[in-house]
Amino acid sequence: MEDPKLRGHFSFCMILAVLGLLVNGAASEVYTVGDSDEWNTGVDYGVWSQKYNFSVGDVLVFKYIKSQHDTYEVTESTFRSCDTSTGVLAKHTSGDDQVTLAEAKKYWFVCSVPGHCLGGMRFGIIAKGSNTTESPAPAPRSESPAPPQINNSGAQALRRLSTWDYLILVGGSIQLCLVW
Ligand SMILES: [Cu+2]
Repeated sequence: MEDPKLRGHFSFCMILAVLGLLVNGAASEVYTVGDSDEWNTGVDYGVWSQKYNFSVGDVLVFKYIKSQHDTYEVTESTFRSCDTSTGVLAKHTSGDDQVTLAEAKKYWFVCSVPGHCLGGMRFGIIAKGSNTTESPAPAPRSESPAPPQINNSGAQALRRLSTWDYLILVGGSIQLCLVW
């Protein structure tokens, strides 16, 4: 014998659980670099990088035809010079490179294929931790096109729910389910 009341109770708890998962999922974002343009020549990644506020735990996905481009995480000076003979922190060449922003710091990315970095395949971003503000380094103006500015403005209040919000929500859900 099925108790319809019990079944309703179960459904309610399932909905709460799914809601909880959605809220948790909102805490870290996955960004395709360049959005629909992906990682290619002829795209202004300075503009792209300023569209979003990046946080620790977010993932950048570099999509491109393998062997036509690559993704090098580099130092700031290598970002500026585009000389990848030094200052390379990590190399990704899969064509579907997933880079997790694991630390609260500035990240610099370039394509190492000759001419591509100077042609615009480079950008810098700041991965923000908990409420710390960093001042971005000014980009040099000598080269053309100008390297992208770091986006440092704007709040990300809406996008990011804190762990506490999540815990409170989950705790509340469990209590409701137990009491009901
Ligand atoms: Cu390239």
